[in-house]
Amino acid sequence: MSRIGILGGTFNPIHNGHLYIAAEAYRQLGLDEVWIMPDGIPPHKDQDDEVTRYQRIEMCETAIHGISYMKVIARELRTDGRSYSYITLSQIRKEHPADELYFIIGEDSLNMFPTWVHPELIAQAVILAVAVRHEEENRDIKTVCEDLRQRYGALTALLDTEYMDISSTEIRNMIRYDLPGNREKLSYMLPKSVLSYIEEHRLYSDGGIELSPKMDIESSDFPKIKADISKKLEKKLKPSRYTHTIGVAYTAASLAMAHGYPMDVAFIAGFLHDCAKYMSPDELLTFCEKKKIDITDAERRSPQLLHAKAGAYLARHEYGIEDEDILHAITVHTTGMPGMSLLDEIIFTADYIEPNRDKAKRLTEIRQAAFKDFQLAIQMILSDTIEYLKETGKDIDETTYRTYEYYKKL
Ligand code: DGI
Ligand code: FE
Ligand code: FE
Repeated sequence: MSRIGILGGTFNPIHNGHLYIAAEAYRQLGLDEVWIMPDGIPPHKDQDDEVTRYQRIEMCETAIHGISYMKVIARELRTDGRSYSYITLSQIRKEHPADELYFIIGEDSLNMFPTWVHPELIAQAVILAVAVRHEEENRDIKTVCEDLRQRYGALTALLDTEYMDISSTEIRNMIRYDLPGNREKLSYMLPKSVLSYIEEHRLYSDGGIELSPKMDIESSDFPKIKADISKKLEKKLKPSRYTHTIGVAYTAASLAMAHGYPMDVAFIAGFLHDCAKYMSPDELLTFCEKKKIDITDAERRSPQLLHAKAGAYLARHEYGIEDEDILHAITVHTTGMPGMSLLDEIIFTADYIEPNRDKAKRLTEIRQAAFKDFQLAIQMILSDTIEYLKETGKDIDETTYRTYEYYKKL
């Protein structure tokens, strides 16, 4: 039997704070190994296209070089790049039935634990090792642990740690805005080898895309964006369609709350998902041809499917949406696609279950499932949609089938 600590993260880049926590867990818990486990880009994180996953892994490798008990485990990735802790941790648990597994997390993560996908499965798989800053009076933390034990059967172990004021975001910004003195500060924040790697590969610096923090609940832009969209959209859509889009927006926001995605991003995607729905099938065909949007055979046979692609086009060009996640979710909202992102799934589902919908059968069950077993809800939607299309003799897009096959297997 060995005792294994697992430290997950985006590690963009890995820094001394990470290594410190890993080392403290090793020492305080008497671990045999600590695994550094870089994830895919989780859907709720900013996509930073400058740095590949491969580079993040390489930085982890170089950072732990020479530390005998640490290793980099680069497994948390599905074909779509998405990572869910519960899937990975359950798999590791199966592969290591006799070992003691500790999942190393910060205090903030502990508080967010109930919002993770399937906290109860995570709790079954691992013991949560919580890094607690020791200078703070931590009366609350014990209560939180006890609460998680009762709700999910979660076992916790506390790590007494110094507060390390290092963040990957700050490191990236310091490199981007190369101010005097930054390099020295960076040399305290990062292992030497990682700093050299970053400089050698010119990561985070030149020609970089501005880091645009995703809109969050506090964002002052949100009310304005919402107001701008509604002014235009209400003029374009007929009233019942407009009502539907508002329903989808709020339902998407709720699903985002349930499944841990920025709710205002979900709201905007939901609000705009049908923004091309005012066009007739013929208009959609003409529009897409004119805008050089490629049209599949299935879309030629059922041009109303094109409202999804045309919608993404309008969202970008008429509504000024640049967020690729939102545009993608609009693009795939009708047929879905295998391996959808979390936002894709939220919009796809919200479209089907929003409160104004009343025709589909099993709506009550699907609505409940959407907040309890999200993948199951998606399966049910796809299966019922296919059945409905068969009954009404409509042409079924191959993507719809493939999506169904994909989600059936999960
Ligand atoms: O735009 P909405 O009506 O809000 O919802 P939607 O974008 O999901 O479109 C729903 C319609 O699209 C519904 O009647 C089912 C249909 N649909 C979904 N997948 C396919 C499809 N229609 C065809 N012809 N083929 C498909 O694969
Ligand atoms: Fe639609
Ligand atoms: Fe819709």
